[in-house]
Amino acid sequence: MAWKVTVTAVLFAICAAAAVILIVSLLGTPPVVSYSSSAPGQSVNVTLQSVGSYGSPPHPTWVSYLVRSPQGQWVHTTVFQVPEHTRINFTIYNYDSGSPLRNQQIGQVTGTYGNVATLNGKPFRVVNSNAGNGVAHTFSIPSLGVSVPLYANNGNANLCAAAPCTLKSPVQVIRFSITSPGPGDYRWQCFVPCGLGFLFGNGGPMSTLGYMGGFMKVVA
Ligand SMILES: [Cu+2]
Repeated sequence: MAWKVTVTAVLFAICAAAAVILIVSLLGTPPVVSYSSSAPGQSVNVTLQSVGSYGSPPHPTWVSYLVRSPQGQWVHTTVFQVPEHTRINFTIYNYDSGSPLRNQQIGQVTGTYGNVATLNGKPFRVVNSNAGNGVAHTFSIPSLGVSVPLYANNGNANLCAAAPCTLKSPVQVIRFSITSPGPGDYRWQCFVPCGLGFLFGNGGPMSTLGYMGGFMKVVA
């Protein structure tokens, strides 16, 4: 009887250890890129890029966002911090290809200044994803009603396949502004099911912090 108890105890200990390791790895948070105003009330510029394949371990084939630090370094993260009640000017360099949207609703620009964004300098309020190159990703903060579709690059072009991408690769530049709310952590994510090879495209990079979703941390 004693050996049965021992085996059970050992198996239990192994399972408990595995569960702890799994939880810790799932909670592992990517670094925070912190932006601040140069003077009180000054607007803040946040710069992101989206790439079709991150290109480095542990998930070289996954789609990903990156954040550029105020010092100009591209950081593999989706967590950034901004001051409260401040105009935030976003610039997103999209290096990925795309497709028609399953849900045309997310082709709309919402929640930005004037409900408008610019694509390579031209204002737009909606992307008809059934025309042209389609939509690659969205940048959406659901709790603030903010959503902006990222027009895609031509999938047959010689696209950047390893981040950080540079302006030498085909790129679409999307710009828009929002006002940051009061302090808190605001979840943001992509709503295009772009997790290729995962169930309905919603696993992998779509459900892992640091790839297709993250947090806008707002501080006082
Ligand atoms: Cu995406």
